[in-house]
Amino acid sequence: MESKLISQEQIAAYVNELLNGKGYFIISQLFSPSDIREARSLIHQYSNKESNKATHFQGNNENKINLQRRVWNLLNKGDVFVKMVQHPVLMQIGGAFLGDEFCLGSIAANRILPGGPGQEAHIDYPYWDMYKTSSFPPNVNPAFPMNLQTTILLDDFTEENGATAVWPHTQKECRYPTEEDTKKFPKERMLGKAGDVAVFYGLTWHAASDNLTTNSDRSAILIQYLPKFIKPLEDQKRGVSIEVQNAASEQLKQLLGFNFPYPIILDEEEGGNAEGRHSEKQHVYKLEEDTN
Ligand SMILES: O=C(O)CCC(=O)C(=O)O
Ligand SMILES: [Fe+2]
Repeated sequence: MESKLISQEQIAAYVNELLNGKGYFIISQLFSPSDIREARSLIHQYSNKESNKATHFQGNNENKINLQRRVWNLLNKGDVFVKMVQHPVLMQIGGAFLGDEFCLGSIAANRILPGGPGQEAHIDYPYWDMYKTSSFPPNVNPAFPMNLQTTILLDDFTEENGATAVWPHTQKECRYPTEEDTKKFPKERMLGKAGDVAVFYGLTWHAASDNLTTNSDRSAILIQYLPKFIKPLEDQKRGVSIEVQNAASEQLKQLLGFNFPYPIILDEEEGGNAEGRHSEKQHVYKLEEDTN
């Protein structure tokens, strides 16, 4: 893997771009052609046989929904995804943006076949139902990030083939966009080559575009990272196989939430001081095997 770390100055500049700049940037060629080939081939295999999976932001596209396909829970579906989700550069950015015990909310793929539909403009989990404003606490604001998205391009993203559309700077609005909003703000597309990675703050309004081509099949791996205390979108502890959990690196264990064992049943824990500056022990997550 191309695992060269990036400088602290560069990370600070990236974090600033997410919070105060456009809300996204693109890192070119983070993944090698062989990783991309392998990932793309797996996504095609799974999405050819598993159509009709849950999807989002497609309320207007009932008749074309089979031209937009999701593959979920990728850590069970190939070692290449286990490698991608813990790329050292993504770990550096994630740690700086979300706190260094951040976790994985989801790793999935989105494939839009030729003629397939784009999405409504939206923001991502845990903000993704923010149209219900009263379900969020007062003063929710963008200065305290609770999401980091990365889109690994498995195909070149062009103006025509369904590249993710983005409304720069809208992360500062901290709200779900209306259809009227998206007309008022200028839009760009996250364009790039296969192997590039778009990194964005999920509060930035965005949407997969319609794939207007007749022959360009567009896929991407979508990774959602969250601060340690946000409930992940995909249930990592139940969904990721026990084999992958047992083989996990320290980094992957952190991403799967093993370092943050809550909720737990405190009534069943050993007595004693288990949290606080001078606690002698900590609550730990127990792997399924250990609990049997
Ligand atoms: O596939 C894309 O281009 C974007 C997908 C997306 O934003 C989402 O599913 O939340
Ligand atoms: Fe999204």
